Amino acid sequence: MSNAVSYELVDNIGVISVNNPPVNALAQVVREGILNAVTAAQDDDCEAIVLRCEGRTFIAGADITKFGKPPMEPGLPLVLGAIENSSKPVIAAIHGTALGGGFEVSLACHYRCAIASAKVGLPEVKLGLLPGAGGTQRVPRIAGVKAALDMITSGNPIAAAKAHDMGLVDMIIEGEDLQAGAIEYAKSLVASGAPLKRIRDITIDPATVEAGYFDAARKKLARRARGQIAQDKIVSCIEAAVNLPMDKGLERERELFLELVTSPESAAMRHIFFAERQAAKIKGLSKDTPVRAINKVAIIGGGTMGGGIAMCFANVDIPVLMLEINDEALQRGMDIIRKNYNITVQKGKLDANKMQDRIDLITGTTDYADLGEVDLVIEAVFENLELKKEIFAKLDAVCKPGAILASNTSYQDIDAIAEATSRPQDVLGMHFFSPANVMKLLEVVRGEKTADDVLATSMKIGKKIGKVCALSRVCYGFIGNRMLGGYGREAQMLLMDGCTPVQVDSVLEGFGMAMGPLAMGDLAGLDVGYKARQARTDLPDDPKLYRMGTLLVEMGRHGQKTGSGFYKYDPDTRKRMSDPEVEAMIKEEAAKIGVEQRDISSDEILERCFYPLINEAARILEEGIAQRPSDIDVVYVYGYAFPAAKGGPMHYADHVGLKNIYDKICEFRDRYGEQYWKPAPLLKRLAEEGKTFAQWGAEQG
Ligand code: T1G
Repeated sequence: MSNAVSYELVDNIGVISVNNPPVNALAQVVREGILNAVTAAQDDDCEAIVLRCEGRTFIAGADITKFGKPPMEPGLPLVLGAIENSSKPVIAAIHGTALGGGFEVSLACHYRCAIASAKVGLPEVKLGLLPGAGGTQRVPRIAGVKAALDMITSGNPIAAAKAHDMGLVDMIIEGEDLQAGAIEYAKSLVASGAPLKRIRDITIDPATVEAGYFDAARKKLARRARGQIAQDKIVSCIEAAVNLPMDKGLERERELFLELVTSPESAAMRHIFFAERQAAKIKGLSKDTPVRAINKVAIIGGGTMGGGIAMCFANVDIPVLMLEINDEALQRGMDIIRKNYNITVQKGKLDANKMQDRIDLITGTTDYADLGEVDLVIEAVFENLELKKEIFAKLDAVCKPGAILASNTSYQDIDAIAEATSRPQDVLGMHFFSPANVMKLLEVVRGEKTADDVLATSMKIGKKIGKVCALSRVCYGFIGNRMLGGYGREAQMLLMDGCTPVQVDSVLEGFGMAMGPLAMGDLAGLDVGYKARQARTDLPDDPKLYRMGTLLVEMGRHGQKTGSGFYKYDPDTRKRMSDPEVEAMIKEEAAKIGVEQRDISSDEILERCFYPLINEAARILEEGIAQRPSDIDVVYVYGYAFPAAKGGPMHYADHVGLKNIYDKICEFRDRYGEQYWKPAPLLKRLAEEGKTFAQWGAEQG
């Protein structure tokens, strides 16, 4: 037996234990070990076999690091065949998260038991894949076609109790001693002469599936696929489970799995999987850096952002004190929170009692003196540097030593804010994205003097509240917003050159962005960008620059909040509609400033929107604002809805080729001017050296 898999006889039960830290992934040694143990157990005295795992979790899937590499024997189907065809009952004993190939291993077992805190799931779709070891054939046989489709196309894990209700788990083991409970369960199955329950023997009656069900499912999934291709193939697999015998269904699943595993979409989504975990690591900080305890949090400002941030902490049972300038503002803040929770309850994603528990964790105050005992303060007031410095000076006076003082600013100078206190080492940026209780990204902004344990604590608490964290140094707009400047600018320049808002946005949405730049402007409020530009002194004096954005604001068209911006919005449904009045205005304004309009290709629209963003990212890397190119991919996928199936802007740039991008930027520079199109030195160098951002990132170590 290898170290990764051990076998022992406990009374009359054979116990196979997998031990392959950190998550018992199905590496070659694990597959081989399980196969050998199951084979050996056929001939020894055991009457049943329990398959369990050491460490924090049951098998959490195939070894993702091995995808795209030559396959090694034994393959997983062979291992599952041995389990399923065992002459003695095999029982999977699940704790932690049985995911992907791990859950498929348990589905090949004759019975599954789990402790109450366990979860099971098939998250392959989040890697641009599908369950390739029988999951698409076995789950519908047990849980039904609809439940299988939901489970596999969402990829979300299911709690043990719900899995039990769905028939996916046969027994919930009380208490924490899973091994003992599983052995007792195995003994009871032997004693009752329980059959070798093989899921493959279940057939699905095609008559139970209404006509057109799968086509309707395909259409629905296609609407939110955003460049992902796995969902459609998952539907085909489940359709095969209904219409084909098991082995034919498994063949079909394997075929489609192999198509996906070699696809650029899956490669991009696997890149994001590892980039997300890499982003949590701060270069130069050992993983043993001490962290401070965060048991109570305060939020300054109960507006949209403050309310959303408060919910993030209450959702993980951390009490929150929300401070506002007066009782009216406080009540408004609490009402926003209750409204948001009600929406979640109405969607069936939270039960009303749990909602009340969370709301009860959020209390209000108008007095800074009440903040003496909190461990972390997050300031979320409107963007005014002097006001923020004033607030931090007050916090410095009332907060206990060791309290972390964070600002949710989107672009202000964290060092200037820190200097307003006597403890700059305890100050940093924690930049949430709107809506803060929904968006997964948290930009952690490291000030010049921010202490290592403050950084480590912020990354850890960020993960605890369900955020994906990425580290940024201080600059105007940090990583995400700084890169967005050129993207938004060019979207408006393209209007002057001949595009309509619909044309620009539909190209970006066709690429996979959740929302095009102009519609995004309408959502965020055109007046926000307008005010930010008014405050800037470094913008070129060019009548073409942000011309439409400025005129629309001055006409009172601030976007969705005023019912119109680049588009007009249905007052009831908020549905976006193109506005002929705006399209006419664009033509007039272009004529006024002597711009000859022309037909513009979709490629040019994509290039003029993304290449400034990629170019600015190269500067951000050169300046050390971001630690590594893959962090930037994480920022854009989790903060700006850049399609995961494209892997983020840096992965996408490497896919397009940095030489192509550099050459195009030079072409645009010659056509539109260096004030907008100045190639970043790093991009130029990598283009000339024929390198990628990924290679550069690896060289930086
Ligand atoms: N393969 C390889 N490495 C993995 C891994 C995996 N499946 N899962 C995690 N890791 C590494 C991860 O990179 C990190 O490494 C460390 O383990 C801890 O992970 C045939 C085709 C299990 C819920 O998609 O969702 O099976 O950064 O930081 O927050 O049909 O990891 O420390 O060097 O995430 O406690 C399907 C993926 C695979 C599950 C634990 N399975 N993993 O979360 O720890 S496809 C998945 C997770 C498949 C079959 C198909 C999470 C977790 P490092 P972590 P965590």
